[in-house]
Amino acid sequence: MSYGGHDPNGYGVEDLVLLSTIDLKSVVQNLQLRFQKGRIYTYIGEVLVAVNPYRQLGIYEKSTVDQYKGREIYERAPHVFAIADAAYRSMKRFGRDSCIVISGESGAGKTETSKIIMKYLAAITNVRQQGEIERVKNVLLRSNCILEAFGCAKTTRNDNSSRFGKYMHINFDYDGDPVGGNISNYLLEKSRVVRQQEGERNFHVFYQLVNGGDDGLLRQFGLTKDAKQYYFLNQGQSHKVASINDSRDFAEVQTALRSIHTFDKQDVESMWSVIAGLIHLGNVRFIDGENSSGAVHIAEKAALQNAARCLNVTPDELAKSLSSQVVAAHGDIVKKQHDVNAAYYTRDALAKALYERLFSWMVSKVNEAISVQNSSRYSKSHVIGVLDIYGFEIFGTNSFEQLCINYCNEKLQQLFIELVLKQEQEEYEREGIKWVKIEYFNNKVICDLVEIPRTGILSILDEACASIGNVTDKVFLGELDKKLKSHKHYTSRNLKQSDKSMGFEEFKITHYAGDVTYSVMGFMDKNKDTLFQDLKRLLYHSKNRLVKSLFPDGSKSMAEVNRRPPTAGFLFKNSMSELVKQLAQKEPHYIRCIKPNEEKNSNVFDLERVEHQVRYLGLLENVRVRRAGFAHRMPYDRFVNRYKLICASTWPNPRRGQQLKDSCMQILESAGLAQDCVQGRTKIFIRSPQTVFRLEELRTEQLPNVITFLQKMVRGVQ
Ligand code: AD9
Ligand code: MG
Repeated sequence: MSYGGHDPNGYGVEDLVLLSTIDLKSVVQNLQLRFQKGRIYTYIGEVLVAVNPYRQLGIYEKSTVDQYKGREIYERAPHVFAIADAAYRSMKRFGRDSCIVISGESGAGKTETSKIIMKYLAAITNVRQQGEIERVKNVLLRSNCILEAFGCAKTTRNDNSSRFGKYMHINFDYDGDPVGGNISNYLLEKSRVVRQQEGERNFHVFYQLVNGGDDGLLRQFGLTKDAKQYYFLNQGQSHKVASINDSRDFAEVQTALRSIHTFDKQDVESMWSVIAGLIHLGNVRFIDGENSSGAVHIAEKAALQNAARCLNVTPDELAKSLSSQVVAAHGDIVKKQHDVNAAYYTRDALAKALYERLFSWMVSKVNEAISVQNSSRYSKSHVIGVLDIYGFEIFGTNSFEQLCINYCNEKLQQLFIELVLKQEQEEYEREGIKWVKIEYFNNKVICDLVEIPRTGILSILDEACASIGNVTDKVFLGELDKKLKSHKHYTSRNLKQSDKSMGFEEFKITHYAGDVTYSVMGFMDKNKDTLFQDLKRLLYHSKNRLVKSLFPDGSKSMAEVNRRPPTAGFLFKNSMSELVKQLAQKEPHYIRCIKPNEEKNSNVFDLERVEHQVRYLGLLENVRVRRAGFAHRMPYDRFVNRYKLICASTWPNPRRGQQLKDSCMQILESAGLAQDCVQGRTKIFIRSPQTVFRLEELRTEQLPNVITFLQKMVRGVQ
């Protein structure tokens, strides 16, 4: 057994609970030592801490899978496989739905970890090689590269940064084989389609088409292989990324699309056509018209024509929709000509909406392919959920998207606190167990700052968006200042003139993971997220079946649409609360990813950066709570049922009238393990994991006797 406080190999302790001194320095040093020795995984009880190695370690092979399969966590060195196996076993053994929540900042390794988990679950299931299950597994694995192509992009922090949140659940049948699943996606950062900061790229899929599409395909779409020519692809001046091979990835996506039966040939062709259309759309430019009406002209006729061709609309209609808008005013329908700014705004709104809807369609197609077949055999199947969401991030300029992303991370941290820290302490109190209270920072106050009705930032934003009259982003900022001026985690330049780190259009939130300054410019627009009805109508009338299907709301005429759609902030807040509810119903397993340095370097362990992450992830509190507490607990009835077979006086049934608590102690005493356990009101609390491990061992030893016993019983009945 590898669990132990000593450190014979000089690899550091495998569980931070076993450190002789619990402080920030020892925790970080232990992680550093392990990182340097290629041991990137360390436990805090059953929470896994994973440091991104930034290199291939060769620790995910079949031989390693075999070592972890069916093993208790503490039987082997810390590994992500052990967590995946624990989730799997708990589902199979106790029929509990479980989830694996992976958190950490951008570039810390969440997406890689989630892929490793999926591969592990695929590797240990379907030993009987059933065709349908093999198909489901295949789609689950293959869908990854499609979703990454459409939902990931190079940012300054990560070459493959997830720009959407992903919660994937997998359904397992009674035999523990995957029979289907579902992917929920959260708030795609669609503004990236039209705007990228220095050193960043658009979503991978655009470069894949340009670099990987064969000549025939590119000719068909009027594209060249030169990404630099396209405004939507080269704003960040970094269309080539050393770690990415776009043309190889294109081929992989094509293969994946072909292997998922819900995408037919026409779907795939239409999809590439939309991507090409978006690339051309970015090159459509506008100039002021000569006449006094102020109407714009389109400068790049070729780009317009190509875009129209790829989207299967007429160039005239596209030009009209980009340069003017039909509005309802006092019951009349009037046409309003755009100026240059409004035309660019319209072009970008069209591109963003089209891409966002295309992305949702991709996800729904994948979901169709993995949906659980409607069979009673599967109707009560169990679920493992894997959450891989965008990490906490701070950029040069932070906008509405960063607020949503960081708020999402606050919610996950809150869930961690609720489930791991708070509930643990509350349970000890409830069960009457002696206990030293540990202080920790509860970030609920920051979640509230963003989400509570009326005085939360999203509510104030919604109110500003619903106001009539000239309410600008700066007016919105004024409202924030007015309502939040005494909030401890909020400030702005207007409230704190001396803080020159902020501009006058900015506000700052002290997040659990650090201070982030947000620019309010564009907040209202992004929150309203309106798309002119003309544009919807244009795309609804496209001859491309896919494009048409993405805009069913375009069938309505101008006169029919007057209801204000829900705002982006409102929808995001609701989806977060739904997600947290989902996760809270499952048995959680946590993986806390840590980024060792900013340079993506496999040899650098930046003590300060890691210390910061250890601090804000609350790992130290986690260690303290865990150390002061108990590794395992189990309600008495479940304990007795599971382990009664290892004690002669409780097998096959405890003495009549005996209290469950007493039977439980009888079992523990007979195994010589009672000194490691404390009796709570309804549960038995077990201090060290070795005790559980020993109980499991004894149980496994006894199983053959149980079978003989049952056989005898059956024979007796016959
Ligand atoms: V973000 O919030 O989506 O921007 P993630 O998902 O946390 O971020 P990601 O998994 O994409 O980070 O990891 C970043 C890079 O680190 C990967 O592209 C790999 O190059 C590298 N990485 C991460 N984990 C591992 C690993 N277990 N082994 C090898 C890894 N390399
Ligand atoms: Mg990611």
